[in-house]
Amino acid sequence: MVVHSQSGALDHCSLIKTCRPTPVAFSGIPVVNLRDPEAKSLIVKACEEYGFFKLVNHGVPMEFFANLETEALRFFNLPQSDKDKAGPPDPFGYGCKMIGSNGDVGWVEYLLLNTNPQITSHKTNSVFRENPEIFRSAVNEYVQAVKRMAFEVVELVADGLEIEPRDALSRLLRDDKSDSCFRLNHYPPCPELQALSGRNLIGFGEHTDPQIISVLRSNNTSGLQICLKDKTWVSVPPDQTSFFINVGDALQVMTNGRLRSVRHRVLADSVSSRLSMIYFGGPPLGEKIVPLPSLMAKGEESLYKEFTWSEYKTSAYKSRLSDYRLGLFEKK
Ligand code: AKG
Repeated sequence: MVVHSQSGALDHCSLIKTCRPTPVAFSGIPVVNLRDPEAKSLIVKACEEYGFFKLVNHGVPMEFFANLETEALRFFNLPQSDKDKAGPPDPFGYGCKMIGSNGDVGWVEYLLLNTNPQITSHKTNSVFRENPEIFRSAVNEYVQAVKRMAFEVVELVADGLEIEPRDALSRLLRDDKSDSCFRLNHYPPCPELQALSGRNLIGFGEHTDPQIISVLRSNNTSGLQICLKDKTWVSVPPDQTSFFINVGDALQVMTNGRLRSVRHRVLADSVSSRLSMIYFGGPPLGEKIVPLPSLMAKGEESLYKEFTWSEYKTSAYKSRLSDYRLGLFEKK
């Protein structure tokens, strides 16, 4: 179903999709303690079954969460005309409701930033210029800490799958040319939701993340849902002190389909705003995305055609959010 909005806050939206409500919060999300000696096998099990898990005892200081949340809200609470100076996204910068350039819309505003200091974007710089220096440092301290934790997580994936060398995945994220990015999403409350007769407004439409791994942290407002293997959608109970880790398409390919990228989406809330911050860890643009040799059994064939990260990204940018993007790269 699609809402053609007539009034109020929905005025700014031409077409936002809705979906049937998912009644219960799912209690089966795997939880991994990063310091658990069994973490490597628990992570692999979660990534095989769900492509998703909650990470606790991660060691990233709570004050980094709080600082960035304060600064992000300061930005999102600016007058629209000020925020628009940091947009439209190219893909970096500020965007509102339009996600990508292929017609996807959602009840969301966002800032997409490059995490690689060597690649600067005019739009990204303008975000920081319009705002105090404190915003830049809150982003930097958070991203640096999350990156270090993400390196550790993918090394545990490598350990759990007995991938050699152990840094076969983490070296791609550590690389100076790693094509990683960082996103701040703000989903304002949408009081008009009541008028939708029990349906939920889509904040961020269903998709898988194209990169290797994504590390998501949000405030305590629910809305995130993941799609299980049996195609049912379940709501992820929010936890503002923990991270949620998503397997991306590139990791699915590099493990020849053993780990699966998770389809997820976000629903808008009628009362509370949701703020999320996501680090997307991607490889350098020229990197060939192929199954890791040490993972392949004797005689096992790749399920995918060979492609570079740049080719995959170009293809993903041309697609709609909900498209099954890996389909074009599967061997039939
Ligand atoms: C994305 O930005 O790719 C998301 O999936 C958003 C998730 C969220 O905002 O919680």
